[in-house]
Amino acid sequence: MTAFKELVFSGVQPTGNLHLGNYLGAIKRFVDMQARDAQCLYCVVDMHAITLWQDPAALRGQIREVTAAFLAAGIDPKRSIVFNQSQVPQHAELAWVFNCVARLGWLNRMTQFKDKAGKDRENASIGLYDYPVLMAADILAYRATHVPVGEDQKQHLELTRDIAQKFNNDFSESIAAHGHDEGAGFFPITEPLIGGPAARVMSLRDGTKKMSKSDASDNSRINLTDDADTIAAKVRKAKTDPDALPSEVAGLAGRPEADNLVGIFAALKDVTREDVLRDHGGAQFSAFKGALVELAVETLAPLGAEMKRLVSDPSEIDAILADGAERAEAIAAPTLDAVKDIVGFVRRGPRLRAV
Ligand code: AQP
Repeated sequence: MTAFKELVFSGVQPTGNLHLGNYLGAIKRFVDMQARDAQCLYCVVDMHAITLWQDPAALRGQIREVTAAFLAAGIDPKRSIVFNQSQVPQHAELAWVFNCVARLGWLNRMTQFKDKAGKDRENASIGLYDYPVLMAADILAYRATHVPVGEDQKQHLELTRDIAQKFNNDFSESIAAHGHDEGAGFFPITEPLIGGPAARVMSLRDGTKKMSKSDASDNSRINLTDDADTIAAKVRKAKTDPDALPSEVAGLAGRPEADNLVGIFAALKDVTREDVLRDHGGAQFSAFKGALVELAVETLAPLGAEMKRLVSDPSEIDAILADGAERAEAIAAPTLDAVKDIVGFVRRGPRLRAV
């Protein structure tokens, strides 16, 4: 049992090309989390986005587009807190403290940095290397207990847990002395919520590669703003193997493309892979793809249309982000005040009056 009240936090980078993997692995699950009796915070992580160069004008549009995707998918900005990271300064402040808690050896093991930096490691930004520390700060500024993410974020969530644990240990006496020990340290050991049939949606062109925003082939992903015809064309062109669908999940082993399409179908329909194979086992891909097109268009076409409507009025989105930032800061500011006390900083007191 933890002493922490349940609080859900997650984020999406405004790096363009929001796709079906982002929707099924993250955004759709954010919507479902609203049914829990917990405060949910959903953040457009623009400070993470600039770890790789972004065109400034495009970035502003992409921040509004991710916000629109949240709203169009069903996140209620009154019930949940929807905001962009750079409007809440506590994320950066806490990241600095965590830079002094996290160990170099921990970051050296992060596979996402290795993948994104590629061979030209010396030329990668320091921000890209430090990305997981900022992510820990995003989560722990709110002392979040649960984080719904796709499987690719598992290692970063483990680092968040390590940082929380080390902070709690390194400062245990000070935490107690300042009256912040709630029976389980100052920071919770956050639970990652990873799972379901779409925890890792794969490329439509190669079932061994993650569906990704940065894939050069637009046919590798279904973008959330694709219209019905484009969705249908991409599904029909998706790579498959020559065999019919198996009747049991075990039959998907060694068939990454088949496994991926069945997983996507299951996630869109809120059922399991077993359920899908019970209904479609033995079907040829041509028939199964027809059913998948129908399901994907039914879900995604209205979502894309609503996103386009919302981004056409940036003032409404900006007002939602401003309101969200204010409410987020009201939670994060007391956390940072406590952190400053715990690590031994002198906080700003009342100013001396000029005489
Ligand atoms: N293919 C995926 N399947 C399931 N979940 C996914 N997510 C991303 N791709 C998939 C989840 O979406 C959330 C937001 O991701 P992000 O925007 O923060 O960054 P990302 O993981 O870098 O997205 P991409 O598409 O993979 O971008 P690039 O091409 O830059 O690598 C997260 O919860 C993530 O797990």
